[in-house]
Amino acid sequence: MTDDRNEARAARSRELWTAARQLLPGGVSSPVRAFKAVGGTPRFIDRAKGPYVTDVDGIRYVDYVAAWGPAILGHAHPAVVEAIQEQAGLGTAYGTPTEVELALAERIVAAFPSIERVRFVNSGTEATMSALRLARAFTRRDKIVKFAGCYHGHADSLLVEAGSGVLTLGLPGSPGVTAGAAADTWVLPYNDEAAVEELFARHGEEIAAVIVEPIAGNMGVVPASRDFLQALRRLTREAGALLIFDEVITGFRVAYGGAQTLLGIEPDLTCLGKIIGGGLPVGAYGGRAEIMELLAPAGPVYQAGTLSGNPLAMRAGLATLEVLAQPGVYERLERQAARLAEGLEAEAKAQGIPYCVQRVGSMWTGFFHPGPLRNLDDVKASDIDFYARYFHGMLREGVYLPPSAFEAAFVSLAHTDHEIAFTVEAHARALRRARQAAGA
Ligand code: HOZ
Repeated sequence: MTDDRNEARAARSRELWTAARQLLPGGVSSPVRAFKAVGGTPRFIDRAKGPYVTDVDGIRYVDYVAAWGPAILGHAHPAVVEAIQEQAGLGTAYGTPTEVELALAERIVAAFPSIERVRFVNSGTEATMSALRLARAFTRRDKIVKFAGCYHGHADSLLVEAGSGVLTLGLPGSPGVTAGAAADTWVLPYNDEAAVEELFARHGEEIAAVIVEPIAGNMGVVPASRDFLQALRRLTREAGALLIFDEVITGFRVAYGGAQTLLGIEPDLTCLGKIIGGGLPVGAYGGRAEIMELLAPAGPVYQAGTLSGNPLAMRAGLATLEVLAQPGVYERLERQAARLAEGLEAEAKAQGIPYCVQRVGSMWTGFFHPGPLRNLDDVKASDIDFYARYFHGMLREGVYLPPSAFEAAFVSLAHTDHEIAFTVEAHARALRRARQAAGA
């Protein structure tokens, strides 16, 4: 599965990987980095600039992981670096309200018509778990509905048929999650309106919230159909349940105002993360004032955090959104990503390899399967062994893709025509090598 030449070049990464496994569980601070699904040695990155990351062996890669989403401007964008440096000199956290958190909140409220109030937290997981608590308090109901293959972070009630690392590692759920926590979560197939209709017909009055990625990114990119999202909006409204959009990946990624603006569907609550922190740890959730004002200290629903809204992350996020608000940014992301997707698909077709790129704006996944893929079962039917060989072929060529067939990849503003052409050429060679290794 791995490539010997590649492994030989990664001498320092291999040394560090041996040490890491003695210090960190599985050698990592988050499972999806560990190359478990593709084999071989994770690359230890020590520098990144623009569309490139460089590892400790000095090998440079065109990067499509983008820190799993935040690096939409490319790495170490001068405006973000300057903001962080300036703020670092003024102190990184005060545990007080700050003016900069208001500035970021104002930008978010202006970008998302469904958000009147926003609460900053430190990760997407905190955002989703807190939004669910709030939804339960608001509706005075317990049950939540999620969709197989969506992720929503690692809070107990959401680690049921989850995507991302849970899917990559083939875990049915997680030990340590109580039967009670799992029992309050109903899981349905993504993009299946009939299943949702049926559940609401029988149990609508018990449901506090439906949480969904409006464009799934955690099983690879799988867009929801408009009909599906409209059905969720209608059914939740009729039943007095809340609709929560997990826009941790899609927020400020597929459009400035996220998937909800692109699709014209307003949820009750929205969860954000990644891009709004400009590469520093951040999450946020927001929605209508009547719901959000239930949060302490305005209301009784408790949720807190020492570093929540810290000025360092707020400044980095604000600098990022200021760049994203400039004219032509999303058009450029669309153009570059479309060029990439067309190139990748054309080459696979020329080589007779079943392959499709699923993409919305600059988030994309290349699946080794004919498209379209609409749900977790479709995604699981893609050829993950081929992906692993191909992944290592791309690594050898100098292209860093997600080390899992079930994750989104990202084009940044820093990806020029040069990197796109380089990637398509690398792809052609990596496909050939993967086919040869498969004996095709
Ligand atoms: N949502 C990201 C992966 N789909 C998170 C990255 C991580 O889990 O480390």
